[in-house]
Amino acid sequence: MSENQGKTALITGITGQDGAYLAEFLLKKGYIVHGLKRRSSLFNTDRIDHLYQDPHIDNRNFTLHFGDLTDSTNIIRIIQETQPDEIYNLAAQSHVKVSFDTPEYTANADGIGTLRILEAVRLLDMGMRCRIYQASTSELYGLVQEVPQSETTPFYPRSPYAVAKLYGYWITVNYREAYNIYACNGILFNHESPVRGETFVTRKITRAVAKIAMGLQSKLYLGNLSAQRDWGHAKDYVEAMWLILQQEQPEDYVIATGVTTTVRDFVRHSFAELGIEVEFSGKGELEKAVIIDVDADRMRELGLNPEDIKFGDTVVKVDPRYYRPTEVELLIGDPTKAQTKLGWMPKYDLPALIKDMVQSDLQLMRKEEYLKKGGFNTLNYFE
Ligand code: NDP
Ligand code: GDR
Repeated sequence: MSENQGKTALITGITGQDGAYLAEFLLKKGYIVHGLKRRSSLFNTDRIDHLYQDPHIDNRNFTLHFGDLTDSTNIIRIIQETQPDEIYNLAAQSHVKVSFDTPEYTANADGIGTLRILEAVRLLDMGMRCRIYQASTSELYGLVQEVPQSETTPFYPRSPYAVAKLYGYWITVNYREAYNIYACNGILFNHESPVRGETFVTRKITRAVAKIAMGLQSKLYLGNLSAQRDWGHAKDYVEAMWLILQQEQPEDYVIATGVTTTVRDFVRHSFAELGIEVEFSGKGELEKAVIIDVDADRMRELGLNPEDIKFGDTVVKVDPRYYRPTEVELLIGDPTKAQTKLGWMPKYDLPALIKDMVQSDLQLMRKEEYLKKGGFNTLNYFE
């Protein structure tokens, strides 16, 4: 029997990308998993439906609770009821651009929400037996101070999201030092997957690339193509979250691959995965990408029709509406501490990540196409 058998974890943000992968990971380790889920007018559990258990069966090890990080009373109640050994605070308004539109809500959920979790654990006197993971972010580094960014690099947040997360970071450190609570920050660099939210740039690209290759969409509009990100796979990163909470001493860790790539190159590699070569030209708002070559054999091998693709077609254009008032231009993480102290090593590199996402979106678009042919409405929202 695993030493984790019967341990209880509470995951906030369980319906999100990381929450879904983490829930699956912990269940495999023998944990009893509780998740905090927001009420929504439509079902929002797509990513965890495969884990769902009928509430009428005995000995369930997966339970969802309605709640919200902006409501301290429900947080206190759920923590009291579930008595978790580990809390993973992943819930957040996690979109950087949206945080400029909803700064106050973002501060409330992402900043004060973290305080509400810590304060609940303190008030319930659970500090010594409940470990807390806080989902901190490479966005804290913001305006470049040094590269690669490590646990000692100074922070300079560049969005309401990052400022809210800065509060979350420091209140976690403060509760650890003031009340001896086992609480840690994972400073995670961007991590993606086939279930990444559709409005983050990687998923926006892989969905559009699949559609363009199938002849279902003509263009993809993006913002800053020169931004550089250290992209990893969410599957690898949830393992790091767990490892962080298994250490004797509570500490903060950078989780990253150490490799950075431009948005432009992510686009290029994504098209290449389907046998399509694109070339960028022009500058700023006039930059665009054009199809310059097609590997017809590769396309056919994937069940695609090379006739759907036309040489010289412009497939990517810049739309300034996706620019941010203040941008984070360059992120590249130094994961040395995580590698040496946690023994953490990512299994996916960028090509493997892109392959996983593009192939998955190709399957998804085939399903959409099938539904469309059957006369059903399909999702057509790309923001
Ligand atoms: P997602 O946006 O995919 O998921 C966010 C989750 O938080 C969803 O379950 C969402 O619920 C929930 N949520 C949002 N607001 C509230 C609220 N007020 N109360 C309760 N739940 C709420 O994010 P990721 O899975 O990608 O990220 C997980 C965490 O890690 C976030 O805190 C994010 O900021 C942070 N992070 C992410 C990185 C990444 O690259 N993915 C990198 C570094 C940090 P619903 O489904 O209903 O919207
Ligand atoms: P980010 O992720 O802001 O790094 O935050 P996102 O994928 O949104 O942007 C990455 C970079 O791509 C540029 N970009 C675009 N971004 C989006 N979303 N849409 C576009 O059309 C577009 N064009 C260019 C952006 O300007 C940016 O530079 C993510 C989130 O998961 C956070 O919650 C997390 O904390 C950080 O990663 C680490």
